[in-house]
Amino acid sequence: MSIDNAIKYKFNTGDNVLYGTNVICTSKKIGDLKQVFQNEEARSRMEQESIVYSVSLLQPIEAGTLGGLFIGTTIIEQGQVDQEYYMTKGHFHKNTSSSEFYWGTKGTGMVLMMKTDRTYHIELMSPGSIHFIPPETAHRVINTGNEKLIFNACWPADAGYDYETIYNEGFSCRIFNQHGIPTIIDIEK
Ligand code: PAN
Ligand code: ZN
Repeated sequence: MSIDNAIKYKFNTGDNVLYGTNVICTSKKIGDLKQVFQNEEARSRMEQESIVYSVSLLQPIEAGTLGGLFIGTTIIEQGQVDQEYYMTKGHFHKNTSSSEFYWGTKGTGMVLMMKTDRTYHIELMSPGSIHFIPPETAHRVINTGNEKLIFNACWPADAGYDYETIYNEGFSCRIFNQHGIPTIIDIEK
């Protein structure tokens, strides 16, 4: 019997961001988010190097492994493209039977979940809130608060990503800041 004293991975006390050996950090800048926001012209005029969100990802097992799990922290900066709040690109999982957990740790926002028939529902995210994303459901998080939004996610290692469907068809609603109030606007396909 042996005890492994070293903590391999942990959530940073304070900001709750995942860190440790093999944690991969990536970020999405304004310049990476073409066609994501409604006002593409406004996005193209913004500082292209400006970070919209960052992900710290731990893949303790090879992608595609049946029964494996991944975990990651996402930090969405506070900001807007025109009146639309900063948000993640959003995706379906390639393996459509995969589900996922999101849980909020800092800031406030919305989790948008959309079925393949384009019906959607929204859950409010705040520190401690837990969100179950069922199979066959596209998911995106929108930072509607007045600070960074930080949340964690845990999902199957064989889930994969389908970004293409959302890139081509978008979600069926968008969230705008209208006079300081987060407002949900339905979008025709
Ligand atoms: C999350 C997301 C993360 C970034 O880890 O990948 O929040 O959002 P996009 O992937 O939509 O850019 C997750 O849902 N993993 O499955
Ligand atoms: Zn996902």
